[in-house]
Amino acid sequence: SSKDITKILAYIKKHRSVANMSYYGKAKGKNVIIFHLESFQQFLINYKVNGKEVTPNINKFYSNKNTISFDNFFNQVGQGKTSDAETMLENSLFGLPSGSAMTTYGTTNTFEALPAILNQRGYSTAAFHGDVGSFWNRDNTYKSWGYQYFFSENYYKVKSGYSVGYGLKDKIFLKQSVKYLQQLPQPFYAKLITLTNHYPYELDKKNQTIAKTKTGDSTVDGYVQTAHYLDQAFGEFISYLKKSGLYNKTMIVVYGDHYGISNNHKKAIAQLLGKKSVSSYDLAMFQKVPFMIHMKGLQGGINHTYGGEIDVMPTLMDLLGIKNTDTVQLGNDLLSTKRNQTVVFRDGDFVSPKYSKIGSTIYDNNGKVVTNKLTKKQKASVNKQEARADKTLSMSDEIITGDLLRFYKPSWFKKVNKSDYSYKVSDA
Ligand code: GP9
Ligand code: MN
Repeated sequence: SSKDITKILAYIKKHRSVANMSYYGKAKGKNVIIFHLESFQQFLINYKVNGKEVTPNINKFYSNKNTISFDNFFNQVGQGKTSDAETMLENSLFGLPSGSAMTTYGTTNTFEALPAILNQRGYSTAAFHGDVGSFWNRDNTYKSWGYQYFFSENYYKVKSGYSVGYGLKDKIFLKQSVKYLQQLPQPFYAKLITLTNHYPYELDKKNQTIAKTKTGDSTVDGYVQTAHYLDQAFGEFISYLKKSGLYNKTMIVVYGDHYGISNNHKKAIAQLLGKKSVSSYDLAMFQKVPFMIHMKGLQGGINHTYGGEIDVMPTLMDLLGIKNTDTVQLGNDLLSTKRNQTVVFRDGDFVSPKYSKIGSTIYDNNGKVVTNKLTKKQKASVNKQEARADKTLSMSDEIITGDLLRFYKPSWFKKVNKSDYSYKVSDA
């Protein structure tokens, strides 16, 4: 009911972090590109196979002087995988405990998503993806989120050899996306979702240009090859942006959606990381994914704050100079100097700079088990983090399953009208 959202709003208000004024509004009026790196984990950054960098282009972008790169940024997805990542990034709400929020609620629920907010401020908004539009119910959900355009597989020229796995190969997808991107009235907000670096990491011979790893685990060893291909596609895309002049007028946000190598492959993971074995703590750290923000003139560097996908929307809104002091968001601005750094996973576990809880075990930041070694005070603070994790997840579930946003919107936000949007090719 509307009472429930009032309570949630009060909680959010109390815990909201204050924007960092040295970044606030720095990207005002700039184009925004969200570049989704499929199944891309942080460990790939600067990773080498036989002395060769797996992702040289992304590495260069990572350490560019105008890129803010986060090295303690975690994926927080559940069963909804990519769709959970999208839900968090553009709504600052979690996916569901099981299933996918986009599939179950994307068509019917009220949302106050980032594309809608920007569309109402004069941005054109578009999503690009080389799979069928109905996957994860994107073709309906994106309307609820305020996407004017959704360029899915139908918009692309497809012929034999163009696709692998779920859809178009990244290089072909990105090359063909440019012509649509260039037609978008500026400023635009565009999201490009790549695909080739997806389990089972298949790739045609011609594009296998780096050696596989040699863990002996056949589901793992192809991962660096498709990651390398994705990196080349990323490099090509950055060149298109430079050539078109868009590069200097755009805030480019790059992120990995979730793990590529699941926890079922402990032995292979240990080998990839050069360890004898991996603990539950190591596996939690293995959930790090890249998050980078690049813009001409931006003071870049490696930022060590602990955060995750839930924090992206508030971060971007502050950079874009959009008031978000009265929005329903469960994350907080990663650039804020005073922020809670408890990163909540969908199963209620959490990691943070001092202590992490995985299952019923507490670890310190060296990965040592300290469950029974905490002082009273330390124990109390861990309990507080635990309560915060549970509260955040239950509020998110309440909002989504109760469709609570229909009872509340900031005064400056106009309710989205889904029938404003159509994604049929014939309407293009
Ligand atoms: C499908 C793609 C993959 O279109 O986004 O989704 P995932 O399996 O990673 O959730
Ligand atoms: Mn995915």
